[in-house]
Amino acid sequence: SHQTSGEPSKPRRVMVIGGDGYCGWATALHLSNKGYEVAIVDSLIRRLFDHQLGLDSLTPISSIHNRLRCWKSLTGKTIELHIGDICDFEFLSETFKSFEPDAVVHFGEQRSAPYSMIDRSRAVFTQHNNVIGTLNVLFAIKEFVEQCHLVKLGTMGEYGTPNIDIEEGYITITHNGRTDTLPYPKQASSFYHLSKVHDSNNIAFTCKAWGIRATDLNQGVVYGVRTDETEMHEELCNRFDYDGVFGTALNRFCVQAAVGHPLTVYGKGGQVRGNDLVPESILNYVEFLEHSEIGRFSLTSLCFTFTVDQGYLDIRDTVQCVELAIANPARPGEFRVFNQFTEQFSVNELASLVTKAGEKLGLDVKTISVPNPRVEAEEHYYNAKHTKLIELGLKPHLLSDSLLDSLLNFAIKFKDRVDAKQIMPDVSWRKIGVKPKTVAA
Ligand code: NAD
Ligand code: USQ
Repeated sequence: SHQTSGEPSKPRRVMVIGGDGYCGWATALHLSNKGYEVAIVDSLIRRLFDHQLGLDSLTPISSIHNRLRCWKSLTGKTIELHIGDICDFEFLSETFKSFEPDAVVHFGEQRSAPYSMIDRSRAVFTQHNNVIGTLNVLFAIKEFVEQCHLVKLGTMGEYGTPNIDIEEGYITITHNGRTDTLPYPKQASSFYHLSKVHDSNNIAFTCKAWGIRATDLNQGVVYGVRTDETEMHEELCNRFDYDGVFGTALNRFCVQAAVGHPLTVYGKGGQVRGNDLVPESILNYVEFLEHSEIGRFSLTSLCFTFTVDQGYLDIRDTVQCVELAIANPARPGEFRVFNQFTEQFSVNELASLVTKAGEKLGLDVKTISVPNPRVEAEEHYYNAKHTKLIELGLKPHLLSDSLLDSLLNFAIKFKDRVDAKQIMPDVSWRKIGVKPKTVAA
């Protein structure tokens, strides 16, 4: 058995911070369905970002109140709701005192790398929101529910892309004849990813200093939208981001394929080779798209000389991994780190998978190389370990033709809701400045 010895009782009450978001909503329903008592804590700030930036989910999403009413009427199960900002310690204290969680799953952060790179104020907001929010959660656990297990969403991006294998949290190093097991070096590449590094350090320290029990789930990029529970009713439908700020790679590619927008592989410019029309720059290209009947022109096949490998997982595995972490808690004082992804892909591989799946559905899918708005290695060694969740019993949903097929069909179903202007990336890592920026402008 993987159950840690010395457990007082099976964890039953789970607080899901960020439970109105993409991963959090799916997880809250999943845990409720599995018989856990669930309370969602969320400030709803993610919905506000959409309003402020003029973005919207591909899927229509109900208000959190309607979502929970629907869940109750379908299943008879109640999910508690606490609306507030976890940076407000008084609010957070009240939720801890009234709910008394056995486990806290913490998804409640600003999670977009591009958002954190828009301007100074978004960079500061991201680090303040994430680092102070997590610190408050740590203090609340210490003060009110000492035995509570913190399951914190971290990110694979904390490690960066070192030229050696990535271990799960720790690496054993021999230096000048002495050996120690040390935290794996962190080389994050956005103010967002860095906020996760700062969180990890604070959590590790409080595990040592106060005996907090914590699991850092260094999650890869999530794709997909349906989970068993969100599928039960359209009012339970999850959000699906495809825009250049919040959309993640594979989800974006499926929407792009569905609306006939070329897949946006970020990389060095100059690889676009067309026969009819070769856009000079991406801006010309966007203008060109606006004035052309998409799909009529032909871009010949493009070749790319780089790969950007990363870890990916299906959202159905996000909920499964979190459930496994909760059911098998860390010991008091233990700072446990799991790498939470199931497969590694380069962006080019994802693009070619979507192209093939699209062709089967009769879509004419093209790919363009967009000058990389980020500062990241475009060709690198990547081999990250991810065995600990498998050892706990994770049965991965690997990326399959049928999943891609259903994701594409899903995108096609909602394609009239797509705002093509939101697709191209508009946030540059190099051009970040102190001046507040309106992304839509
Ligand atoms: P999301 O933006 O959809 O959801 C985050 C939720 O947290 C939102 O509902 C937001 O309103 C809430 N929130 C943010 N700050 C808050 C605060 N101060 N107080 C209360 N609520 C707050 O993001 P997501 O995609 O569901 O990601 C959830 C977590 O998983 C994040 O920590 C993210 O870093 C991590 N993660 C996500 C992915 C991915 O591909 N989506 C991959 C790896 C890790
Ligand atoms: N990319 C493209 N084209 C696109 C979008 C992305 O080539 O249209 C590339 C990016 O340059 C990057 C990779 O795809 O190399 C992944 O980008 P992404 O936007 O899908 O994911 P990322 O910014 O890394 O962030 C997402 C989540 C974040 C989470 C992270 C996990 O938004 O919350 O922490 O995935 S990880 O990447 O493992 O750190």
